[in-house]
Amino acid sequence: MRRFFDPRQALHAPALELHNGGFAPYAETPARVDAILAAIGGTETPPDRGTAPILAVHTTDYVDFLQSAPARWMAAGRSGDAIPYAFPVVGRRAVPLDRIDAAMGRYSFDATTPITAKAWTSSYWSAQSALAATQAVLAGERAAFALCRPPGHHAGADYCGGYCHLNAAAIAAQAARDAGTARVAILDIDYHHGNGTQDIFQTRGDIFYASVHADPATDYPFYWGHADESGEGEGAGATLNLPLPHGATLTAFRGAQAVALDAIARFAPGLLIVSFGADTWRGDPISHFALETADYPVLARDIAARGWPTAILMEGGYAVGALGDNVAGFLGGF
Ligand code: OKP
Ligand code: ZN
Repeated sequence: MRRFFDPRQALHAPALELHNGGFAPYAETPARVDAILAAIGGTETPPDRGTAPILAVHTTDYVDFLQSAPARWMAAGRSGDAIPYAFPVVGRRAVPLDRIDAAMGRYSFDATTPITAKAWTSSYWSAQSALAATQAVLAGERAAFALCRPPGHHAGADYCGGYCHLNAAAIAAQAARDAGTARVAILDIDYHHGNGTQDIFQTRGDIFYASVHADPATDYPFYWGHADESGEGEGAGATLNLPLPHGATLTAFRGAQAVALDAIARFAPGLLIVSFGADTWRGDPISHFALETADYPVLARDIAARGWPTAILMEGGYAVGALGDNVAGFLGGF
């Protein structure tokens, strides 16, 4: 399977994140990349397709903000990573965003997603890796993998959050649509609900979003991913949320994934994009499912058996010591 990654994706390295009322080491560390690369072998660097496919999903003002925020933060006399502390409730009304802190809150939905000097660069190349894998599949590969990092599925059209700045899965799905694929499905099997992806395609009937994740009644991102969210307008019925309780093992997870795959089969996509997180593993430091390393090939084979051309994009997974085996197992199973 072809695998894509650009070394610039490892440059974004926040020091700390707000965690349970204090600052803790940032879980989404570049060491994740080293662990995955060591386990899956060599990767290809993606070509540069520029900002056009990013701007097909994200707003121009948000992209400008991501690129300029670190310099604005420094110009305000700050050191360290830019972190928001005041939030307007995203999108409520337009106000002046001249002060960096006003802009930070406007374009964020949480305080756990620092914008470092390299956030744009790393997220840009993460998106390019996703586009490269998707293009490879559209050109005839059975499947391809993008080692996306930072992850993307929490980022919306005009907001960051959950360690995510640009939504690689959404950018890839839209690029496939623009390349002529009539119907694209996204299967999100990260531990966390992909609120950004759901938001971006909420009213779209041409891009199906299905997610298996921790119940937002107990878990981040709390405000999205409940079972009754199924899309709106032309997108009615094109969103499927399958929340699971803490402690879920292969039996429950595989069953929910099969429900998602059956729904995707009825949608009959020309391309499947998998938002794959290994934070469903039993030892993940920020998650509460109980999958074993040996379960990942099983889940991947179930997906592969459906036969759709498939781009697999990395999302979360924070147990660095097990991450390589879990990702390699998934790709090997596929
Ligand atoms: C990203 B992905 C406080 C908890 C906030 C944010 C989780 C983001 C997960 N430290 N955690 O879906 O793996
Ligand atoms: Zn996650």
